[in-house]
Amino acid sequence: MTQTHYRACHLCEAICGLKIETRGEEILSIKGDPDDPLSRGHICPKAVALKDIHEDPDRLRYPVRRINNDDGSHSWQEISWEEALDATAEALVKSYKEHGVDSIGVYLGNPSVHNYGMLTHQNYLFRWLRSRNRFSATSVDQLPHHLTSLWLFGHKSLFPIPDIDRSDFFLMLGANPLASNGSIWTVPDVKQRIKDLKARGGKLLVVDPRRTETAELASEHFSIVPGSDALFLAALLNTLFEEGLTNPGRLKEFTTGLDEVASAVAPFTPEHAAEHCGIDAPTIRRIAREFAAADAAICYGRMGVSTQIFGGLCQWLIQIINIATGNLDRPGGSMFTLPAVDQVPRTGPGGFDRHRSRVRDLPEFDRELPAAAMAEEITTPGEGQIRVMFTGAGNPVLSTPNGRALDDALEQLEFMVSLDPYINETTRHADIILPPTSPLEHDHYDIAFHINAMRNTTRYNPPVFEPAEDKLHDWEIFTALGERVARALGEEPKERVAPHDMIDVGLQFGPYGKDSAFDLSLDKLKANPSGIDLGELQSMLPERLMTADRQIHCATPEALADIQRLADNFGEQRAEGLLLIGRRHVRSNNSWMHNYHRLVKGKPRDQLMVHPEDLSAHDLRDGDQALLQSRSGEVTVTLLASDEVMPGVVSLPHGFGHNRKGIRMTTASSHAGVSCNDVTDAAYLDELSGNAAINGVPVTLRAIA
Ligand SMILES: Nc1nc2c(c(=O)[nH]1)N[C@H]1C(S)=C(S)[C@@H](COP(=O)(O)OP(=O)(O)OC[C@H]3O[C@@H](n4cnc5c(=O)[nH]c(N)nc54)[C@H](O)[C@@H]3O)O[C@H]1N2
Ligand SMILES: Nc1nc2c(c(=O)[nH]1)N[C@H]1C(S)=C(S)[C@@H](COP(=O)(O)OP(=O)(O)OC[C@H]3O[C@@H](n4cnc5c(=O)[nH]c(N)nc54)[C@H](O)[C@@H]3O)O[C@H]1N2
Ligand code: SF4
Ligand SMILES: [Mo]
Repeated sequence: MTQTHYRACHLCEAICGLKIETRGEEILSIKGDPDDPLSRGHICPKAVALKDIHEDPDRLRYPVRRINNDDGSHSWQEISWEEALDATAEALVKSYKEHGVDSIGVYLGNPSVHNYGMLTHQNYLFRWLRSRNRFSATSVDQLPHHLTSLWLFGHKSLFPIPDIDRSDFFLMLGANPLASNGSIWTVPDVKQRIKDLKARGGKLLVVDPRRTETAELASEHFSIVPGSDALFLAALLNTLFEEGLTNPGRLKEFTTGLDEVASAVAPFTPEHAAEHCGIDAPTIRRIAREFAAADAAICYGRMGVSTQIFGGLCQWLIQIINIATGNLDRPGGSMFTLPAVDQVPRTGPGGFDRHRSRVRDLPEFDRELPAAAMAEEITTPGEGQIRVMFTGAGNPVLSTPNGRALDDALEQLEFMVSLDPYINETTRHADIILPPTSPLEHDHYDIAFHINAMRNTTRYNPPVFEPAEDKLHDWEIFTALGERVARALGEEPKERVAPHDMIDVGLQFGPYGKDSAFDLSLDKLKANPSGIDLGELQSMLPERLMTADRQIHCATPEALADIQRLADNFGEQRAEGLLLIGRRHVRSNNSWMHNYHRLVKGKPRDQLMVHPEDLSAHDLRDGDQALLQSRSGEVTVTLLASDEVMPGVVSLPHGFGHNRKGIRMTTASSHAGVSCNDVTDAAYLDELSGNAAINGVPVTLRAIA
């Protein structure tokens, strides 16, 4: 009998609604759910890969233990859950007791935010292991957004979200939503929404060193020298102040400090910016004027402006521009969401620089240290050295800067455990791998991405397949480990509550719960499997602010101090050489979606994109193999001539490099490519936030003799 299941796709931030047809254990089709009020039927090619993930023979079904062979190789032995969980808890507790809690390092990767049980239940384990050596993908990604939100709005998760459907002017920097489907901006079907914006007479301006798919669709594209955006943004702001174009409107009643910001950006003229960023001064002035003149304008920046040497300053300047022009909290500007399960009032606001990393003295954010510090914290002896590592839903060997150093470091650990369905570049170093159920075997409620969504909606879906009895969900693994660790420490384990019960409480006591006309509860969502529309974003300030006095204080001391670094950094002309940036493709997702034939087939996507002028300057040709080198490493790349990238810029996607010994991902290994992060540099950071600067890395290119 054919069955229809409804389900939100968890693979990226767009959280598209899906309609999945099954017969018995077989998945017959995966289509967009036209009744989802947010995604309206949209899907991308990755949705269908949910079937491939579920059926992948390489996906681990049972825990495995690594056996080291005499010849230096290793093999994997399937073991029982009992044995795997006991051995893991024992190793964690042993390290804790013998070397202190900081001897346990933790890294959690991106899918841990897309899988709600990992969010609700990680503290079943980590509450007992409060190590300072915690890391996550945040510090190779959106850390500057969190810091900006903490500083300006009082909570790390209060993100201003582009209200594209009601806007008429959109200035976008360092984002490529046509490939990424949007980030810190849940915006399914972004392509149509951009077309609609243009059809209304609105404009999209894209600032990016590469003429991306999004730039192609935009009204105008401006190539910018990687890493110079803060100068461009400061010059925009300078123009707004100089020409009297600022107008915070109703924000004025609860905003302070814009005068201090105006003085701080006074030296940053468009002429100064133009010298370094490649966009001329009249254009910068024109953009500022058009932005100020629009009825509703958005300034938004993502990966390209977060993961670069001025990531923190870029994100802060972007929000200052939105505030100074009155476009924050305005329909058609950048607005705050009100999710059905609202974490903002319930979770801590986050904090910054309350302690620092042991070796390099880098600041903590939200009790996490920069991922770029992980390798040195493992290899540098002394008190607080990491001896045992827990990784969950992460592949930092391919995804964090100077991954080769980490690759070597992980091999030196006394013990490592990975919560992951695959034996990949990172987990191959583990002693034990704990594989969770497949995504279709667990229920789903998106806790994280409704907070970033351009419309308030809510949806819960039960599992498509019931898992076999001897399988554990991620949250059950966290819970089972937590119970063992607690007992070994003589503590009382936390009572088990399933994630969906937490969601039920969150819904009932949330903003659309018992006390509202929506009367949301888990039962109500079960009865509406395509989700429930909660309406367009509303103006919510100052009430939504979480600052102590419910005011926005724009004169952030840390950011104002960093403006001096900006001035110092761009004092002289930049050294000659090439700058490396990344690239995303709609059929890929970070490092872990290359094992599915239907996503990797077709033209190769792992080449280094080089401008034809730079190719001839280096006496190289399209299709050649060449050596790409940086201060920290080198890889052999295949060259792709393209005028998409501006001269002086080369682009290589991350997440490849699947040719290492001992990994078990058959299809990925036959499309191995090289890892961009073998070339990126763990020492190249945004000094303000500690975020990795994986874009704008100085590199050289050489023919292979
Ligand atoms: N298909 C697909 N979708 C994904 C992912 C994926 O890997 N594949 N990953 C997901 C994740 S984890 C994230 S965080 C999001 C990211 O989502 P986005 O940020 O929208 O995606 P990116 O492609 O990283 O876009 C970054 C852009 O910045 C540009 N850039 C690089 N350096 C600079 C610079 O110095 N200045 C400026 N102005 N631009 C620069 C790059 O050319 C690129 O176009 O995508 C998510 N969605
Ligand atoms: N050079 C460069 N580096 C980058 C980026 C870039 O643009 N350029 N982008 C950065 C960004 S934005 C991000 S978010 C990071 C991503 O960095 P990571 O999060 O460390 O890496 P991923 O590739 O997402 O690895 C995901 C891992 O989770 C596992 N996994 C998948 N689903 C599940 C699940 O449901 N449960 C469990 N337990 N495991 C699961 C996969 O098998 C895989 O091992 O990479 C960053 N690194
Ligand atoms: S856009 Fe993202 S959420 Fe939507 S189907 Fe594709 S991968 Fe899934
Ligand atoms: Mo990310």
